Order: sequence, then C-alpha cells, then structure tokens
Amino acid sequence: MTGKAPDPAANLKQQAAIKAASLVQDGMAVGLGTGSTAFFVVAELGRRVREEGLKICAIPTSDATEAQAREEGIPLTTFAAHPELDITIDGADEIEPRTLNLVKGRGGALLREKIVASAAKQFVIVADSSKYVDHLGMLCPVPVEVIPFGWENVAVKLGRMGAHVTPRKHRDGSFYLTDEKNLIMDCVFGPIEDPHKLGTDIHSIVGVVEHGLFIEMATQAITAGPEGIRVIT
Ligand code: ABF
Repeated sequence: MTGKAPDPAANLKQQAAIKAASLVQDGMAVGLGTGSTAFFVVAELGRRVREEGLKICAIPTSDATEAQAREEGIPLTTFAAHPELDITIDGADEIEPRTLNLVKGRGGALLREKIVASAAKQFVIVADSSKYVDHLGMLCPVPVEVIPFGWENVAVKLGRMGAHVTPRKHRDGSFYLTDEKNLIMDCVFGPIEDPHKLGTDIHSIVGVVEHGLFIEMATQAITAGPEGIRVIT
C-alpha cells in the first residue's frame, strides 16, 4: 500500500483554511501558498469559484500548488498582469504570536513564498495551533536556499554563525532541488533571540538566495486548535 499516513491535524488545518479563505472577495488577486494547510485554502477557494461564482485570479507559490489550482478551476495570473496582490494566504512552520514573525520553507518553496507574500497587501498565515513558539528556531530548522555552485562554502559560513547545517536530500541521497533548481541548507540555530539580525547576516553570505525567516511580513494569523479558532493581527 502506498500513500501518506493520515494527518491528525488535518481537521484543524481545514478549519483555519476555510476561515482564511472567507477573507477573499470578488475581484481580488490572490497569492496561493504551499503545504498541507494551504492545500485546504486552495480547495476552499476552488469550491467558492465553482459553487459561488467567486471571481478571483491567483499566483501559486509552487509547481504543486499551481497543479492543484488548475484542477480546482481557479484562474491563474502572472506578475506581469498583477504586479501587486490583494492577499496571500500561506502556511508556516513556526509562528511567534507576539510578533507574527515566522519560519517557513519546510516544504522547500520559501523563495516563491516570500516573493508572493511580499507582493501582497495582506499576508495571512493559516496553521494548526501546534505551530506557535516562544522563539523562532525552537521547533524546526531555518531553511536557507542556496545556489548550487559553491554551496559547501556557504554551509561553512552558516556554521560559523552558529548553525548545525544539513543539506536537504532525498531518501536516495540525491540533493533536494527547489522549483528554482537551488539547494536547501537546513540550519538548526536553536531558539533565535534576534531573528531580524540573523536574517540580515544570512543574506550577507554570497550564494544565499533567500532564507525562511519571514520577519514583520504577516498581517494576520488564523490558527485552529482544541480551544477553537484564534485570529491574531
Ligand atoms: C509552506 O508549507 C511552508 O512555508 C511551510 O514550510 C509549510 C507548512 O506546511 P504545513 O501547512 O503542511 O504544515 O507554507
């Protein structure tokens, strides 16, 4: 038998996704996120397009989301036609509730996710409540997208910044490649006291394309947990 194990948080993710999708209105240009929670957002928007006649156009953050959006019948657009978006809805790996700073990119789509998020007037995060942390870096590594040429040198420099660096690989040992054909370095820093400074330092390394610290970007987080739906602005 093939396929993934059932996701115990799927119901919570879907609740948060449906609430977030309700923010989307006729005429909006929408950024579509990537991951198992964003999946439910795309599904709900597809349902609204088909059943309610919702009129939107969308830019996906990954090839996988693009394929899903096409299946759902959501009209797609480009940055040439819509250089600015009304809203982007996406998942996250960690959310600091005090600041709405985030770690993203476990799914490998962080570069397009950051571009699509930064192009939007509203950037809404959807997640189950397990993603809340006191400090970024507590639950998961910070992914750093790196040009393949000379990645070993970038890894050394990330290590000198205090990270334990693991190049992301597939089970067969081959390198994971992003949609942009770059590598991902998964960097364990532990709890991050100053994510803004760390993000700036990572960016200063030649060969780094982008990192998964999303600082002062999210305008709202909608999460679902056993206590119900929580909205933070
Ligand atoms: C994307 O999907 C990523 O930035 C993040 O890594 C991941 C979250 O996935 P999930 O919703 O499946 O937990 O949003």
